[in-house]
Order: sequence, then structure tokens, then C-alpha cells
Amino acid sequence: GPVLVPVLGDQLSPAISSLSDRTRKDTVVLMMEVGQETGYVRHHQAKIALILSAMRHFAQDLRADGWQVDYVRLDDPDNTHSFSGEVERAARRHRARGIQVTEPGEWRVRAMMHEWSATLGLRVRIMPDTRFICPLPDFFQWAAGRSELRMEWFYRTMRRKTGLLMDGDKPVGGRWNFDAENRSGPEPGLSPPALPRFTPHSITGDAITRDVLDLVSDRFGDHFGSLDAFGWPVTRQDAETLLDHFIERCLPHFGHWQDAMMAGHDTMFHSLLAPAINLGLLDPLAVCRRAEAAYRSGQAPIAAVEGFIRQIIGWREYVRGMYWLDMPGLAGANALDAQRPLPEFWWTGQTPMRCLAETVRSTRENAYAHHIQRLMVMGNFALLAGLRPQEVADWFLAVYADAFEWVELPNVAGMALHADGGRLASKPYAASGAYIDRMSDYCGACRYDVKRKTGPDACPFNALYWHFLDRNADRLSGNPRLAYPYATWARMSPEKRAETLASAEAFLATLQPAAPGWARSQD
Ligand code: FAD
Ligand code: DLZ
Ligand code: SF4
Repeated sequence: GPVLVPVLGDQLSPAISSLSDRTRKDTVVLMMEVGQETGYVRHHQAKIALILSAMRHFAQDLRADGWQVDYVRLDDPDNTHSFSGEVERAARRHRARGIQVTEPGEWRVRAMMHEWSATLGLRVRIMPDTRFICPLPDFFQWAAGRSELRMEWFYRTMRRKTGLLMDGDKPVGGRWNFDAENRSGPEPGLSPPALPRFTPHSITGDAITRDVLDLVSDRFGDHFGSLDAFGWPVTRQDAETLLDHFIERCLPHFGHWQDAMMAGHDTMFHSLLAPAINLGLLDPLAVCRRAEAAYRSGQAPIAAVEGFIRQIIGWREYVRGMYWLDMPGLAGANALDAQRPLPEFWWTGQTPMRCLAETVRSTRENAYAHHIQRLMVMGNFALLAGLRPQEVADWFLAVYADAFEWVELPNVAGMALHADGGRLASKPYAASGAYIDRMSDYCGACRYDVKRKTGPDACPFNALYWHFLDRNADRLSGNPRLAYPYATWARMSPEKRAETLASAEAFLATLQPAAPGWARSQD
């Protein structure tokens, strides 16, 4: 029989390694819509729609390209609803002589794949995912030689390896990192361009997406999130259109406004490319080469282009390496012993804290929030309030269209929550209301006063910030990067400190824990 090649929902690349050495006549491609994947968390409705529509489009493209594709739909009556069950059924159906698959993005799925050979009695070949620039063995080797792991050093090796923004062995512009020029807050009147949306109701009409949207509202209509604004690219062509738009209209301003937040402007100058890249619709290196070309032709400044490329060949590759280096422990990491349950308003958006309400609203409407909303609004709140890392991680995994565990978990547990004890990032990204006020236009219309430090009208971030430092003094006061705030805390009068802690406690006591069942189904 043929070789069976399972292609997972985030492996939608014609150049995927599992197909690279296969011939069309000796291969059956297996694609599977299964309840285990739609259900390991209760994903945002738009995330499910995006993945299923992109899978169906990809199957269509493969068939048009001459591949034999066996596609199992969610409503197929014989569907066993797990990857392992479907691979077993398909192996029998096609009398496969072996299985070849690209390694998955998730520890959980990798564990399944390791069982296949024994349960099926077939040869199973698991191949590296060559869409990443840094092969995992290279990352492990890079990490093994170091006592401290820092993205910035890793990033330089990736610049050298790819040659991106290099003049020979020197970084273009004489510096590796231009972030010092990338930190502006919002400006009144600033109006980022509207993004192209790829709607099923567009002139071309897209029956596949329409079907999927119906399926999702039928089966998953009670999940978090709305489908009303669904506009994610579900094909390679649509993703290329989004990339063109980004390079022309947004990239020139990307760096300058990268950290800025404005109410009602949910995407600012960000690319929105993460879902397309993570699913395999766009190649990350090709995206970076486009950005570099925009710099070389004078269409975008170095600070913007360097900052963008660093996110992709730096952060994206770095967190993926850290995921595989630190799993399975990372999933249970809780270095700061944070035990507070996730508040209900993370799902409902019902909170007078305007920064949080705006971010949850954008998340619900778009399955999207940009980096600073994720890190410095949601993440910072979770860190300061001491929310349980596993509940925070479930939330992030469920609500964003680009969320896959390999990238979500290191960002949540490592970057945002310091739950890994500082392996990924050297200091916790803790900030008081002043930071959010500087980087956003949220505070003016908030029911809280960002300038007040304590009391029921004070911005809750202010007292929480000190509460966080105080309760973690044993763990964090030795960190040189926190020496300044700890010294400030120590200089406050005992009365002021007590008032601050009491104010934070009073706020924390008002948090309603989320009802069970939002993130994970209870049955
Ligand atoms: P842009 O701002 O346009 O950035 C360009 C690209 O750089 C992104 O598309 C992405 O591919 C890459 N990138 C930027 N920052 C990071 C980062 N920290 N880690 C990895 N890649 C990065 N990203 C995900 O893809 N999936 C997630 O589940 C995810 N969860 C996150 C959770 C938290 C708590 C934080 C702080 C960040 C998370 N990120 C995640 C990283 C980042 O916020 C998103 O990649 C970004 O917001 C996606 O929007 P964009 O495509 O418009 O990004
Ligand atoms: C996230 C997701 C969802 C919602 N549904 C499917 C699916 O039905 N079939 C599939 O192959 N993949 C799906 N995925 C993506 C997988 O969860 C992803 O491939 C694994 O987490 C490995 O990264
Ligand atoms: Fe957020 Fe505080 Fe500003 Fe309100 S005042 S928007 S709670 S930072």
C-alpha cells in the first residue's frame, strides 16, 4: 500500500517536510477534523473557523496539485475524534505500508505520535519541521553552552545565519537592536489604516468559509468569541494580500507605534500575520525577506524593519526552542506560587478597568489583541494579581486565533508571568498604571484615577504593583533590575506601605472567580 502522510491543522504548507520526498502516486495525505483538537480547550469560535476553513482550502489546493487527499470531516459519522483514532482507521482503509509525518507543535500531540508505531505495527517516520529557521538540535546546543539564556544573543545568531539585515558580518546600521527608537505612546488624531478583511461574503464568495461558519455556530456557538467580524485569511493568496498591505501601509510605522494602545484601534500598525504564519500559509523567512526588501528600497526605516524581523527570527524562534527545552515542566511551572483563580471578567469583559475591558472586547470580537495588550494589560494584571498560571495559559490558548501551545505557553508562563523563575526573560514585566497611561489613551475615560495610589478610586494597578513586589520580596528583591523599585518601597513610611497593601487586598477581594467551563468543558 501507499505511505500515509497525516497533515495537521497547523501544517498547511505545500513545502511541509512530510511531503518533501513523496511522490503523488505512492502517497495518501490524511487530514482530520477531530473533536479532540477542537476541544482540548474551548477555542474562540473564530479560531476554530479559521483552522477548519484553512484546512479545507488546503486540501482543495493539494488535490488540484495532484495529491490524493483523504479528508475526514467533523460530521463524518465514523469519526473517532482523535488523531490517533483517525490515523489508525486510515492506515487500515488504505492498507498503508508506513506513516510519515512532520513533528507537531505540541508536546501532547508528539506523545500521541510516539505511540503510533507500536499500536499500528507500522514504521512511523517523524520529520523535523523545516519551516522554523532554527532546528531544535541547534537550539538545544546553543542553550547547553550557557548559564543564562537571553533572546538577544540568540537573535544575533539568527541574523548571522539568515543574513537578514547584515552587511557582511556586521549588522546593518551598526546596531543589532533599534528598540530605543521604538517606544512611542499614542498621539491624538493618529489613525492607523483599516485592515483588509477576507470575508465569506466578498464578491468572489467563499462557499467553504460560509459552510465552516455555519458548522462552527451550530456546534461551538456557546464558546467564547464572536464570528461577526470574521475576516482572517484562510488561503495562501489571501495571506499574501495581507502581507502586501502590511509591508506598504503599516511596516513603515510599525516600530514607532509598536507599543502604543488606542481605544477602538484594535490592530494599530501590527501585521496580524501570526495566524497565517503559525498555520503555515506564509513562510516566516519569506515574510522577513519582504520586510528587508522594503528597508533596502527605502520604503521603511531600519528601526521598524529590524524590530519586525526580530519578532519573527528572534522571539518566535526563541520561544519555540524554549518550549521544547522546558516541556513538560513548563506546563506546570509556578515559580511565584500564584494561586488566585482567573476572574470572570476575563471572559465577560465586565470590569470598570478600561484597559482590560477594551482588550477583552477586542479579543472577543477579533480573536486578536496586539502584543502590548497581551503582555502589559492582560499579562501584567495576571502577574500583579497572582493569577494561577495554568488558568491564564488556558485562557490565552483558547482566545487568540494565533494560539498554539508551543508559542502561547512560553509567552504566558515565561514572558508574562515569570512562572519559569526567569529562564526566558531576565525580569518580570510588572508595571503600574503609569505605564499603561503613557502607552495608551485608555485612562482618561476610565472610572479609576490613574494618578491616585490608594483607595477605591485609585487605578488598581498602582497598589497591586507594590503588593506584587512586597509578597515576592524573597524571590525577587535580589534581582538587580528590580533594585530601584524595591528601594523605593523600602523608603515609604510603614503607614503608607500598610495603606497600599490594604488597598490592593480590598481590590483583590472584589474579584469574582470565573464560572467553571469557560476554558475547558466540564464533561
Ligand atoms: P506583530 O506585532 O505584527 O509581530 C509580527 C510577528 O512577530 C507576529 O506575527 C509573530 O509571528 C511574531 N511575534 C511577535 N512577538 C512574538 C512573541 N513574543 N513570540 C512569538 N512570536 C512573536 N503569539 C502567537 O503567535 N501565538 C500566541 O498564542 C501568543 N500568545 C502570547 C501570549 C502572551 C502573554 C504574549 C505576551 C504574547 C503572545 N504572543 C503569541 C506573541 C505576540 O503577542 C503575537 O505573536 C502577536 O501579538 C500577533 O499579532 P501580529 O501578527 O499582529 O504581530
Ligand atoms: C487548533 C486545531 C483545531 C481547533 N482543530 C483541528 C482539527 O480539527 N484538526 C487538526 O488537524 N488540527 C486542528 N487544530 C490544530 C492542532 O491542534 C495542532 O495541529 C496541534 O495542536 C499541534 O500543534
Ligand atoms: Fe487601566 Fe488604571 Fe488606566 Fe483604568 S486607570 S485604564 S485601570 S491603567
